[in-house]
Amino acid sequence: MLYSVRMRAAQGAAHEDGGRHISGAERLVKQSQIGTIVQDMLGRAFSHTRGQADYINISVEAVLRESIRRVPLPPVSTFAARNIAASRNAACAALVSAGVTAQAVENGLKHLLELQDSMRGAMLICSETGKRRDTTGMRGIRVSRMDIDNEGAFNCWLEQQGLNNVHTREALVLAAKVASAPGIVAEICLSDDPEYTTGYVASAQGYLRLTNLKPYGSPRGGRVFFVSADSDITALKAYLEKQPVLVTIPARKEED
Ligand code: WAQ
Ligand code: MG
Repeated sequence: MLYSVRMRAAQGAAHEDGGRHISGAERLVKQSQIGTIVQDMLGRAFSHTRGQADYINISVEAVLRESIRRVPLPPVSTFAARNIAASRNAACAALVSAGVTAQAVENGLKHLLELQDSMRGAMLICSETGKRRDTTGMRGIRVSRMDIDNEGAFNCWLEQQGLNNVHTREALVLAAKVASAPGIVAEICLSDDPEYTTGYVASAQGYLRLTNLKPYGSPRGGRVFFVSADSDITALKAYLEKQPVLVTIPARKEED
């Protein structure tokens, strides 16, 4: 048996009562790891750079091993952009090459950049028209019940590429699950942590990190999942929220 451990922290009030989103985390772990992970999540919620959390919800739920799906990590690359304009141009180009129309890219980015504060989850946007397809408003759809299959190997793999930071680690796992979902074309993400300016565009083909995707100090972040025009939104939402997924790292190349 594995356990889905989820945390969400808000300021002023609970999320459902209009509180401001501070942070969240999703893990899928063995029972013996739950204590450490809950402790770690509490520490994160209480020391987040977005502000002081007043309301923290942590839930633990059993997940049958038979229900778990394994999906691969997409290949990772980084574009070191000189400035925000160059970074956003590269993001738009990557989305278009993943199959999102120019109009949908423009509309999707508009939705993202017009947010007054972060959402807790992601928006679903049609990859042809750019129209919003989910009905979750400012809450968004929260991807859950996922983790890395082999944490030790993952950390080594990240270390070798100079990528072992908590943002990349968590974002890669989320992006791998999202890319495996039915009807997903591509994703764009901006961190809501004021000091973390690197974002990414991901699809099943790859995960492109983009430095300088937002201004330093901005607490406004978010995610847009671009979906195919004919995608079944109910099935997609169920997969993103409920399907347990363990992400596998690429097989190791033989060392010389
Ligand atoms: N499901 C759906 N949306 C989410 C989830 C989730 N589990 N977690 C976060 N979001 C949305 C939500 O709107 C947040 O405001 C937004 O994404 C940003 O979340 O490789 O730190 O956790 O160096 O702040 C990118 C890493 C880091 C790039 C992204 O996202 C790299 C990051 P954050
Ligand atoms: Mg954040």
